[in-house]
Amino acid sequence: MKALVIRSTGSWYTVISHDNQKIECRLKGKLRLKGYHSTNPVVVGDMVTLEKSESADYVIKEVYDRKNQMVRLSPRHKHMKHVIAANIDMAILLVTISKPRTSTGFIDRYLVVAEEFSVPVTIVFNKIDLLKEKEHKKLDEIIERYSNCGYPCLKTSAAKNTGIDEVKKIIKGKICLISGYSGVGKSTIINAIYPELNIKTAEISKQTGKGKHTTTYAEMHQMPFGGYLIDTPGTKEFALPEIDPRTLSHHFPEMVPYLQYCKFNNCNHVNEPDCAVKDAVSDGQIDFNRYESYLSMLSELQLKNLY
Ligand SMILES: Nc1nc2c(ncn2[C@@H]2O[C@H](COP(=O)(O)OP(=O)(O)OP(=O)(O)O)[C@@H](O)[C@H]2O)c(=O)[nH]1
Ligand SMILES: [Zn+2]
Repeated sequence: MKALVIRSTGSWYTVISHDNQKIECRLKGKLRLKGYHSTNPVVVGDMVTLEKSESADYVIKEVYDRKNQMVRLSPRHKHMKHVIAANIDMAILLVTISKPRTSTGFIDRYLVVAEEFSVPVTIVFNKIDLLKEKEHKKLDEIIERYSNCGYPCLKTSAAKNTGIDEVKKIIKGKICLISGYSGVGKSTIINAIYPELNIKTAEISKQTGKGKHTTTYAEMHQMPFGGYLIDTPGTKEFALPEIDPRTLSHHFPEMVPYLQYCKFNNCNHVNEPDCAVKDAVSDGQIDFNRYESYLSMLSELQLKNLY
């Protein structure tokens, strides 16, 4: 029987079968070995085949090939991959200008990772109800920066239900991952999109003094208008996967049109003469903040490659 994985706690999986039944199951022993290079061989979004075990419970027998996946380095074992979710049509990066302030460096890293795994990203700026006039201006500048790079941007207030219809429109019928710092409102916006879900938000978990998420695994929610939203635990850092530093500029869509005009075809766009990317930065065609993010990720990847 074919099924879709919607929740994983590491040893137990919740799947939805083709006839819309929710089933709790485990992995067949042998399967566990296959994902040795990642901390989790079966993830939310995976299509799997189930079979009945001797004790009449269902077990996951086989995992279908993935269309794509979002990966970060394991929070506990830095050399291991942690796959966040598989078979994603798009991602929403939820960002707040304040409470908490999301750094643009983090946005840029996330976008590079998403480019690496071919996941289209829409940046959604939440908590706009909290912004003062000056911050609204800053937000508009940031939106202009990312729109110019080709990333769609939306503004929302999940608390005040502003901009939610626009979000619904873009996610309809898709499998959409929601990422962002802890506290930006991921659970709140999912509740605003689909109130009947009533998932717990930070306010509730604060009473226990514990984070809402006891694990580092994602959860997928079926939407009544078609599609799925994947809620993920908040991430503070987003480690870069193995990317060849020479290809990093291809992960910046706004740099791509210039690459062919650099004098050297192995140009790193740092100190080389006649670099079309640097010229575009000087002319203001490429945003300087984005270029700085590029430089910082480049040196990080170059350093990694030395070892
Ligand atoms: N003022 C305001 N507060 C919001 C908005 N969206 C969410 N919040 C509040 O922000 C806090 C964090 O929201 P959550 O939805 O729990 O955040 P999260 O991103 O799911 O956090 P983690 O589960 O830790 O990753 C809660 O107190 C929400 O009520 C908004 O648009 N405006
Ligand atoms: Zn160059």
